[in-house]
Amino acid sequence: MASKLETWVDECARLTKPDSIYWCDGSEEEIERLNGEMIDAGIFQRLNDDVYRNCHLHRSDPRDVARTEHSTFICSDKEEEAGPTNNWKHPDEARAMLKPMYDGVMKGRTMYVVPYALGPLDSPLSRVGVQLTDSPYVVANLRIMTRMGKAALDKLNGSDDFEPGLHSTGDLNPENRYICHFTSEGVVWSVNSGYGGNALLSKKCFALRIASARAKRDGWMAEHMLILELEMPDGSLKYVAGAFPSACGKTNLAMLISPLENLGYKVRTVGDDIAWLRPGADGRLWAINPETGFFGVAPGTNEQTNPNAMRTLEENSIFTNVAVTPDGVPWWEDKTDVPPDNLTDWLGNSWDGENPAAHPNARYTTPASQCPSISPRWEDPDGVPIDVILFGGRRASLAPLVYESFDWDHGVYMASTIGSETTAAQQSGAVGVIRRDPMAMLPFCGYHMGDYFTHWLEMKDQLTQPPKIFCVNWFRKDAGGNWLWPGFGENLRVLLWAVERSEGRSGADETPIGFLPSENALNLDGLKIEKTALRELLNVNRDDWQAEAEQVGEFYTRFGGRLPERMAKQLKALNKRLG
Ligand code: OXD
Ligand code: MN
Repeated sequence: MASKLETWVDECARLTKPDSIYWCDGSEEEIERLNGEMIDAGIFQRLNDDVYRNCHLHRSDPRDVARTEHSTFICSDKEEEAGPTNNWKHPDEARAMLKPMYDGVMKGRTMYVVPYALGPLDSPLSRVGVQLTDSPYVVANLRIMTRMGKAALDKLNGSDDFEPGLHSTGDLNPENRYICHFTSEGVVWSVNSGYGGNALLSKKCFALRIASARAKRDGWMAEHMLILELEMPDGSLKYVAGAFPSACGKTNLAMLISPLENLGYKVRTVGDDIAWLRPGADGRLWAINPETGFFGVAPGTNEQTNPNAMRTLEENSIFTNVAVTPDGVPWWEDKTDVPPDNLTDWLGNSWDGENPAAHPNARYTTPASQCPSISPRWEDPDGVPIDVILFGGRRASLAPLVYESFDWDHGVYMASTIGSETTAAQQSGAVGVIRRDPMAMLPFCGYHMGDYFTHWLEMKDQLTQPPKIFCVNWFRKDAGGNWLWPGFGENLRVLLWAVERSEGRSGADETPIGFLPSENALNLDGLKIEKTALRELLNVNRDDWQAEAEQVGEFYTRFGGRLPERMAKQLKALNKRLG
């Protein structure tokens, strides 16, 4: 009898009608052949092999350069299961709408069958997915981002237990773009986009949306978190997981260079975007990075902001929508102070020197194994035990540099309120309005956010040694609009305080919003920062926090009866502490 995989591939082929079907094995020969075919077809341009060995440039359709949240749907049986923060369609309606779009869409094309594993192959947390796609660019990206090909198929070993994803770039028409998640079956259908976040179904679709719904059912967690390893001077290893909304420097934090290396503090990277976490037999929370690559934003990445990323992407990488020099060197805004001469911009035109040379969301896809700071434990099948969880947002005022929750419930409350303020440069509408992004999962939670909060609260019951939860804010400004905190590598000082607190060391002062570092508790060795700036960074203004609590109350009304009582209680307690 045919396996579920064979039957499904057959069904999708009958619908999409490709000229041929090709099963990817993930080998070197395979990718070399595909790269060659993409160069011939104009999908890839080979970059300068002397400086960027085995690297390729891809220019996407200019209408297809970012995730499209308005075309992303959770297709659960009932609308209330998707909740107020997701777009919803009934599964029957979604299928009826999408089937005609898929009908014959792969005529003249090859259908690639791409088996992949998320997580180390021998990890109890790892899972297999199989994506069908007509995009060789997607295949090349999946080969970097996941354990793709024969190894994943071997792991599956004929079983039915895999996540099926059907993807076609279609005609790339944004009007007909859909990314539909059938969460009860664990299936994704994506059509008319080739952009990573829409088309690499392993990433946001499976490792977050489908996985979060599965994790809720099975008692683990799929989170939008980096994982980093801290080596302390005594050689002990500490692990920090961190969730930040986009544009908060998550990849930079995951790869930060320790300014205190001379004192024996070292930082290594385990993951930069996604963490799967489960309670261990020891009552601690253990995390794996399900991915094997980084799909990072290129603009702003440079020798100062992230030297580790710069080293990682020098080989075997794909650059999407960056600019390029006449001799094939990729460039993006802020890569160097002065742009090189005679750039070709991301659209393939001679750069006018005014519009962005690279698209602001230009990306690199690069193997994690090449990262100079990668931890030797990044592929440990058991994962790493998390000591500290950070939640961060971008707040020009209000939120201090760091504060610690009183307990797990309070930490979950804090996490549910994070977000980023709109700035004048960013959007029309009021400046300083906050877009709340609970746990940085707003676009990625595959079910009702109120139930997600409940799941977070209930996870505590399985943990006898839960991580300590902290909020951080690298983005506070003074009255003149200047950053108060230098950020980047110096953020380590905040991580150290959090780790020390998790061990019951280091001083803290109790405030209505949580524990803040007491005077001299932050290690500022070798850092020049004014006392007044530090005071401002750690200031808690009661009036501002009362206004914040009021806004959180309004935000919470969105979740109706599904807001856990324990969260409402936290808000009440905060209001009481604020007086
Ligand atoms: C990403 C995102 O690309 O969060 O990682 O959008
Ligand atoms: Mn992300």
